[in-house]
Amino acid sequence: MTKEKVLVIGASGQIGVELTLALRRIYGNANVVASDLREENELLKGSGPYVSLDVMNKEMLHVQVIRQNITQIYLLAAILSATGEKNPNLAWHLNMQGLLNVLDIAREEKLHKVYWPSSIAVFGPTSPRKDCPQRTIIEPSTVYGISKYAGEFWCNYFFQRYGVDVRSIRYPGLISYKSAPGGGTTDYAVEIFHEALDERHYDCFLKEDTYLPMMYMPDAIRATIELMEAPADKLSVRTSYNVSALSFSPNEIATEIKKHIPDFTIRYTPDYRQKIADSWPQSIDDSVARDDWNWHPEYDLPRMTAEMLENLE
Ligand code: NAD
Ligand code: AKB
Repeated sequence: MTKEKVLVIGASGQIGVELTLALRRIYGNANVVASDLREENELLKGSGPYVSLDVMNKEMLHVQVIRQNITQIYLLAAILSATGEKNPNLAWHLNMQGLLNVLDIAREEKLHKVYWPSSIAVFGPTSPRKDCPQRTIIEPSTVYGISKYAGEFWCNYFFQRYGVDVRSIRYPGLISYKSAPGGGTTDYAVEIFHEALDERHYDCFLKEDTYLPMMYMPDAIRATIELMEAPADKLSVRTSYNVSALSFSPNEIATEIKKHIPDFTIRYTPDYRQKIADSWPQSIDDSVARDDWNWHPEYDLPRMTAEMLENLE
């Protein structure tokens, strides 16, 4: 069996740090190359190789893939929903061209596997609000959602036409304590923990009753690895899989935090991100992922809240 050598692009980001560390535990430190446009994250330093890389520079990316004998790529570099609405052209350009560069190189170099995350942001105001199914009306209203939906079809196209084994998950909002989120609408659910501990108060940019699909990072990392390890013939979806774990509102997470920090207060001052949140479903039906590769989440809101506070403290 050929030895796997993995390249993580966007390794210094919220998911990248934890996914790189998890992949290093599986494949060995030396066999997982972390890369990013920005400097190496402190948590990765000393744990394995790091290269500075711009995914938009296809030639340099190709050189690295050949030079390092890469067999798998995890592409995490992207502009998320809130930042994307401030700079739609940049978001479209990075999210699309970055993916196409990776898919082209994967085809040319016959890489074993590619991972590329999509998002619940593919869904729009016309999608079902509750238990949004795998296949349904999908009319995204953010540039981020449009880029993710187009990306899903590129993944499917490269799989069907060229046999590139690219796999994908539509992550919900991810909550983590190791590295900070990078400009999304669900970022409030991370910020709230930091502010609760530091200030005993949080000014929330969403309304108190805004329910959104969410997931704690350990579940997201496990989902990613389980999907990537699943036998190819079990996968019926080659666009991107719905996965689900939690659905809560700012009011509900604040109430849960108050059980640990009784003097915590919250104020709601919704901004432009409210419109983005209102366009997304409140919860997701992930039965196809459960059937195909046996996905099931482990963390509920009380367990996640307790762990977040304990680790951040
Ligand atoms: P992030 O913003 O925290 O990290 C992205 C990383 O990519 C950053 O470290 C950034 O420096 C790097 N990057 C940006 N431009 C680059 C370039 N040109 N070349 C190389 N690196 C570049 O994002 P994240 O939250 O870790 O998200 C990773 C992926 O998961 C994205 O595709 C995102 O859309 C998707 N996703 C994230 C969430 C979430 O809640 N975090 C939810 C759904 C989907
Ligand atoms: C965002 O809010 O943009 C991300 C996502 C759900 O894709 N966290």
